[in-house]
Amino acid sequence: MKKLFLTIIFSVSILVFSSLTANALLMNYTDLLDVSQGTIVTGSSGALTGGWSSDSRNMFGGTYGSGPADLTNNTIFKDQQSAGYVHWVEWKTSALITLQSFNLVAAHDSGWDGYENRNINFRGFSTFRLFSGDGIGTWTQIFSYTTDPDSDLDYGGGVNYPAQNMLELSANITPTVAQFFRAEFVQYGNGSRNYGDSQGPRICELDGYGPAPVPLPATMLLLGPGLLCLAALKKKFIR
Ligand SMILES: [Ca+2]
Ligand SMILES: [Ca+2]
Ligand SMILES: [Ca+2]
Repeated sequence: MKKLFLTIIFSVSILVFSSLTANALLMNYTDLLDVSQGTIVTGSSGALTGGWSSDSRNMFGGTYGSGPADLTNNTIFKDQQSAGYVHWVEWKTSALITLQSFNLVAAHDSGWDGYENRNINFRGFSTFRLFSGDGIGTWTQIFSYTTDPDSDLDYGGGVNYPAQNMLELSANITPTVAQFFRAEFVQYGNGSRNYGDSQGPRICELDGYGPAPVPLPATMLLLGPGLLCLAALKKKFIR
């Protein structure tokens, strides 16, 4: 019995330490918020239409575009808005989840367009806000981030998407249990004098993570001693 007790204590401590594992930063297509997990978009301020792969659902996986892991499978919010306009999307997960961290990947336009260099003023945003909801209209802000703190008109890139026009924002949050969520993206600029239609922020993916699962090898290692223990106990009781 003492052996069984020790095995249980050991298993619990492994579980606790495993939950501290850091989350991934690459765009993910099986995370808690992904459409493949049953997430549905319940509303948005509108996406760019007309031959683009823009769809509010595209920031939650590759189902509505050409497939996973491509930067063209984006949400591009609607155009013809002014700097400071709040673009938003709301979604519902298939069940209550515990959100513990998220990963946001976005890209503003870049390069010479034949007239001027494109920067965060083109499809960039200045502020990202994340909310959880109760499903009946109350939203609680759980995260806020201001882009371009160095004011060089670039997102600056990240570990996995290093191009200067990319934003890769990964953060831990206070664990939040909810089924309803809302994201807001405040439009950075007014775009170009020549191309005034290029302002809606481009979001590639928004991933959400809960407590990390126990790595499989560790689980298998624990299973062995646990079963042996049970076998020994059974033997004892049968005798
Ligand atoms: Ca995803
Ligand atoms: Ca996507
Ligand atoms: Ca910057």
